[in-house]
Amino acid sequence: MTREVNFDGLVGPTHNYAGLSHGNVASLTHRGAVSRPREAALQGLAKMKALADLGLPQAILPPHERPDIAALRAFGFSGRREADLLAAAAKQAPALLAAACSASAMWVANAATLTPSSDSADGRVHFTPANLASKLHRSLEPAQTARSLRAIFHSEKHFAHHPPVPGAQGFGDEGAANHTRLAPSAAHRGLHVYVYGHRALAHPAEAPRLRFPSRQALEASEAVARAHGLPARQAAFVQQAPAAIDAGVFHNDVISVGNDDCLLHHEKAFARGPRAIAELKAAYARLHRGRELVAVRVPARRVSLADAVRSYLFNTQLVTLAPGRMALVAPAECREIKAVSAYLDDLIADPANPISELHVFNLRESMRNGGGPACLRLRVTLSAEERAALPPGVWINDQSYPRLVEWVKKHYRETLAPRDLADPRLLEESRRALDALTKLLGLGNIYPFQS
Ligand code: SUG
Repeated sequence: MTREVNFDGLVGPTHNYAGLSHGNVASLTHRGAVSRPREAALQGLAKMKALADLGLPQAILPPHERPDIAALRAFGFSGRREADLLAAAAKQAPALLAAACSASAMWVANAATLTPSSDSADGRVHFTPANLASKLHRSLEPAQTARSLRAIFHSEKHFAHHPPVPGAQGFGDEGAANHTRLAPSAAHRGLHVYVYGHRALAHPAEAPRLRFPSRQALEASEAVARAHGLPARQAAFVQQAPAAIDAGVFHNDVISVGNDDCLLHHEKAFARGPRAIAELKAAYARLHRGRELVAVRVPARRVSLADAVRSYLFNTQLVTLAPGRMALVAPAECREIKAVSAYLDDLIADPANPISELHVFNLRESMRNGGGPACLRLRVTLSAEERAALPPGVWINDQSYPRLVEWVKKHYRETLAPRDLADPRLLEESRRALDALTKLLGLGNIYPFQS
């Protein structure tokens, strides 16, 4: 049976709060705070295990090697001893060191965009790592993302890997965070909805005037759909509302979430408002012979844009538990904001939509950097044969979970303050941890330090 598999990014040992993401309200607010890497990784693992226990296929993507010594060398820091190199970076360019230490690869919704085998031209699953060109710390991710994806999805019979879209100024691609696949079920062909903030090639006079950066270019989404061989009638390109970006909606998954035939969205999510939704409904009906897309619109009078961003109501995971029965996987912040909590109670109770359960998780450490439940996972729709082609160590289950918890407890620090990033022992600890992890997951050597 074809099913959606959630691959969650495991929080890396250098998880910290460096305030690196202009336009991401939580990241800016927590700049300089002391982080708790061990707790962060355990919170993420607990969510993975809970979803596996609900009967959902759940797997894991490994963290990246940080501090990224190769990136610091590319910025001109040299020296045979890595400790000296870190000390020089801390002294001369602390902001570069912070970028090279970010554990941002945990938010794997930004790792790649993919097309399942049911929708691609050659019947394989296609992957394009996101270029993440709009933020320095995130632009360091694509090379390792590509290595990790190739190690996990290694069968050429089933999987095709593309290079990231070239990342010139304005050509940002932020991966699956701006992509939703709508279909009656995982097994059906899907309508792929790509949400973009701007056109990179538009005349400057036509560009939306923004306070915060728009991170996704239409041209990047078009390139991904083209490279994957997605038929035109299965692709829809929808512009984000500029006002949403300026309210802190730096990715579409902060303001809408779709699953199967259901699209939960804020009324202010899209530039063309109800017309955008009407067009999606029409495209969906054309593709699926008159079937209806259930578009659940959350009005601003119930949940303001600001509350949507503070609570991450739309960064929930919407998952199918059984045909026609869906659950929402939400961060604890959704219960702490009155208007959002009340809205969720009404949503669950309303028989007009398929969402009938709410599961709440404490993901506080990631949330403080603007990463909710949906940011932490990459959805990969796979047939049974494709699932069987994966290394068995990547699955979360009763055997792997306790081992991973042990691994975190052995290798991760309790706390990390900004000044700790230059500590050469942190580099050693991280590498030791990742070396042990690749063995646990059965991935072989995937990191530069292992070669
Ligand atoms: O790119 N935060 C990430 C959060 C990504 C959330 N992902 C999705 N919405 N899919 C970002 O803004 C903050 C890092 C720091 O400030 O230390 C950060 O990179």
